[in-house]
Amino acid sequence: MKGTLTEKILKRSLAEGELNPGNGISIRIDDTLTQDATGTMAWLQFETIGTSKIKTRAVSFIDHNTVQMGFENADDHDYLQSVAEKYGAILSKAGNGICHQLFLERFAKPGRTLIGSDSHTPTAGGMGMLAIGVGGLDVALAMAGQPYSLKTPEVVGIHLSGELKDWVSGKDVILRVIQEFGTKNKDRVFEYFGEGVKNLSVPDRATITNMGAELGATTSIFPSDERTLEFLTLLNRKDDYKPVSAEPDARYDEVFELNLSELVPMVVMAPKAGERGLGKAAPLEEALGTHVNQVCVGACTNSSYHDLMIVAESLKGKDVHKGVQLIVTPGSRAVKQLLVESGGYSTMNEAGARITEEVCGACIGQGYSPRSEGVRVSTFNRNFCGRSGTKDADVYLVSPEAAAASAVTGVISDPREVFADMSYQRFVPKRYPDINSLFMFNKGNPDADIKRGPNISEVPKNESLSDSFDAAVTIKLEDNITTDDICPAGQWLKYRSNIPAYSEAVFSGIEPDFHKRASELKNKGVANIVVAGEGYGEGSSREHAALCPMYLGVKAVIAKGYQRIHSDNLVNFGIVPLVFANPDDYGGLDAGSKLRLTNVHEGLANNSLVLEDETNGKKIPLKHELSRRQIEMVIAGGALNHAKGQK
Ligand code: MIC
Ligand code: SF4
Repeated sequence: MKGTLTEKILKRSLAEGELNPGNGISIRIDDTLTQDATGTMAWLQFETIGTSKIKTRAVSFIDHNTVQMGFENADDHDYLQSVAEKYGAILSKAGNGICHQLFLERFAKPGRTLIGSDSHTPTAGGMGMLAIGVGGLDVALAMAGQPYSLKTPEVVGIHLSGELKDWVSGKDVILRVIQEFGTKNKDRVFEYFGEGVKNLSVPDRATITNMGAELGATTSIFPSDERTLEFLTLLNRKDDYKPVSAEPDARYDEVFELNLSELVPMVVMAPKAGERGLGKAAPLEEALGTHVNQVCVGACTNSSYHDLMIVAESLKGKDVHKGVQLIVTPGSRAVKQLLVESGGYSTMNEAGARITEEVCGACIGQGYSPRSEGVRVSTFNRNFCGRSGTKDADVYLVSPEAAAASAVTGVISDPREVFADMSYQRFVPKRYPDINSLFMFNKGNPDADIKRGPNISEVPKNESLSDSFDAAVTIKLEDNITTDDICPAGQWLKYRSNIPAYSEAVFSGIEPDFHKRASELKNKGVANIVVAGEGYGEGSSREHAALCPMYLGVKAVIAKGYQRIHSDNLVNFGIVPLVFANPDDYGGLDAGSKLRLTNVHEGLANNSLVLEDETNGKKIPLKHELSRRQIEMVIAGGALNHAKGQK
């Protein structure tokens, strides 16, 4: 990683440890981001830590839970507003925009470090920030002044050359990278460099780093350059510019050559029935002709001015196909305002688009679910089974250009063919309007009252981990289980600050009775164990996927492998993420098996545990990938207990 931009920022921020791939380090954090669906819990945890002053520049966004069916969302909004006022966080109120788009427009600065309680926090990597998605508790601890701990990543260099052809855009770049590298890139950073970088706009770069989350990487990053300066100038933030880049002789752990001129439109295919995780990335060609019922343009991946203007321009003089609902979501109020000023808003309106408020919305199953057995084509970043709110719908992910083509024809279409007689433009606004009405730039007020409506429950506490315990396999799962599978969002999302209520949702899409069985075992003093395949915990940063199982008495997960954020979240809440020493043992461990774990503390310290399967007398060797600090944390029953113990 020597000489890479990643190394330079890590070096500048290093608080502890040595920069060798795989080594545990901790870094100082400049900025923190929270959003309401994870932030309410993060702020409750910040209060529990008991620090009176925030030590980072903290921005708290309200963008996920905005449907307000019942009092719950509004209770959370009020809580977040009052807590921001008291402790001096910047608050972005509901309806202001999607956190990552807004952060990019208003707060991102090259060379700084950011952690955010949302997996798509790396969006700010498009501006040269080292921006990492983490669980809410990690953000709470950083706001209280603790450095953030991580494994030193390997740095994969994506060497860009050439220039994108018309109707091909940033989304196609990241889908090509995902096609190449897959979704299991734990403890790797994807760093873009080379002469092709200057041919990508900052919003295109942000689309690429945003969806780097789907690579399972620690983060993705671009250098900053004249294009960054141009973008910041349009935003009236020229002074925030700073050139940052890798050294010319930087050493990457692996290099992938990507010639932008050769890139074609791409797609993420809908996962096949029963498949978990992200679908397969492939050239769009493979999906052409598939009938479409719904097209969604927006989400933090693709809701910039260009993304929506290219849709508007493509719809000029045309109607949305009669079999299709077109849902369009601007990323921010500034983008909406620009659409209004440029006439793009009216064009889309006349063509039949349903233009929504600037929130996460359809991306996280907050309305606009497709019909049963329907097909959605979206510019979003995830197409996990059931995430749209319709379990048997097929969801494809594409660029805004391909989405527009499909909205017009009613089948998945190649924009280069549908719009062959149109000239293609990359839209850049003349300036971004400075809309401040929904921001609160709080200075902090110790006398401010914190508002806690009935939807706000307490942060559940965990006990320390016993050295020996009886356990049972409560559920056995396959590969690529997502955090949406563990703790669904959609209709459950409003319970993010109410753990007892939200716990009923755990694995409900797979085994609706899970929470009952787990609670029964917990009450009998038997620890619940989850068994899973590869890539456990893909997707969202939601720590609820650890916190709710902890509440239901899950003490350990035994998997073939984990995704980074989720495995850290398990540790943060005192659940031990164990791995099979011999992956074949996965086959022999069934749901219902009665187990016993002994000498757990010593086994963790020596990285060698033995699970006794009392059902058949087998002994199963287990390992872990935890640092010494993480071992202390799980034994203490989680990060909060551990932090208290250190005081
Ligand atoms: C998502 O895209 O899944 C979310 C909703 O933004 C999550 C955060 C959450 O679950 O609240 C994420 O990506 O981290
Ligand atoms: Fe919101 Fe979707 Fe982006 Fe998550 S991926 S932050 S739900 S827009």
